[in-house]
Amino acid sequence: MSYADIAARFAMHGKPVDIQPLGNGLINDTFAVADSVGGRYVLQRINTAVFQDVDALQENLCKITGHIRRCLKERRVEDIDRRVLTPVPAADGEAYVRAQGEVWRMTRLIPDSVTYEQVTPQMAELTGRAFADFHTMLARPDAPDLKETIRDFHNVAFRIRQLGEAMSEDKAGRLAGVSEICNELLSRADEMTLAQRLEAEGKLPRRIAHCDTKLNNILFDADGSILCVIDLDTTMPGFVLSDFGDFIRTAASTVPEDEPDTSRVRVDMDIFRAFARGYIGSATFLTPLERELLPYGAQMLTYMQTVRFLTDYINGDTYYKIKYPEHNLVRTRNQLALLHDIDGRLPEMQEIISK
Ligand code: GN1
Ligand code: MG
Repeated sequence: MSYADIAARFAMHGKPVDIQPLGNGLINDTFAVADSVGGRYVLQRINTAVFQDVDALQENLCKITGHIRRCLKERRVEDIDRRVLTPVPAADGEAYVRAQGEVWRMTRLIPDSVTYEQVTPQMAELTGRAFADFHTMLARPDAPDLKETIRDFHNVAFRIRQLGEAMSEDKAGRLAGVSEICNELLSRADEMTLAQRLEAEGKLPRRIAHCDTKLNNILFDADGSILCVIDLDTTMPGFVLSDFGDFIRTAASTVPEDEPDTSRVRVDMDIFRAFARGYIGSATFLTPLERELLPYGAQMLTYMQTVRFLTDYINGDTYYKIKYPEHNLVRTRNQLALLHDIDGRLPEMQEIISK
């Protein structure tokens, strides 16, 4: 079955006439589809090894986008179709298409929208506001209940256990080469599972978090303003620290997460400052503790991503897409270097947050 055959099984207005790869996600495969009457769509092949419950995934997507749509209507926002994703059902009414053992789903493509891989302080501030607004809408009492699309997704303790399992199995015979990094990461396990402990003590609330707050999950308009937050697959109950931290990890780093030259990896404090200003200025729901822990969130997420890349490397690259054999190790070293830099800048970050 061709991509066009798959696309044709969705409720598009015309027939698919052009299909091109889109974006650079590490999990799903994404395509832009144009139809014969000028309609444009995003077609995605879901990685079902990662998202095992596709019904929950699509149910969450419909609930989240439906809720945001209602919020925007209340605010009398005019171009709502450009400010929230619109799922496109299959022609038979189902939320997705199953074909030859693969699962596909579609949303409308928002015309003239752009994503970026590199951020400016101005974009970071706007993005901070956009994620705060996203959190605010999903924290309303009438917000939908969402399922965990990946169980324990941002649970650091769980990620450390997975690393431990990978180490004891050493399936790919790679452990000997990385035992030093393993030891360093394991020695910080207590420090990095603080959020789970605070939650258990009733001190840290679980809210709805996006759990993949990369810059390229924000759609910008041609004039530089923000249209909407995309990639909602991991939006689920979690900590706002996760979302704050993941943006710093990805966007405030001076290089991409797979830059091999670790001497170039640093956190750009201008981006940190701008994002913090935008986020805290709009996230009026934050408790004092949540606010105080935002810099810790940057450490926690960078630590967790280091653990996840390393675990995948030890397991023989079964989770993340890789472009060359040592890709996951390069990512691990990069993230570890970023963590070290964040460690050193923690007091400065805390001072910025407290102002
Ligand atoms: C994955 O596919 P992408 O780039 O949207 C991953 C994130 C990681 C990220 C690493 C479901 O996101 O958690 O932070 O790669 N998504 C999943 O860059 O595991
Ligand atoms: Mg993504």
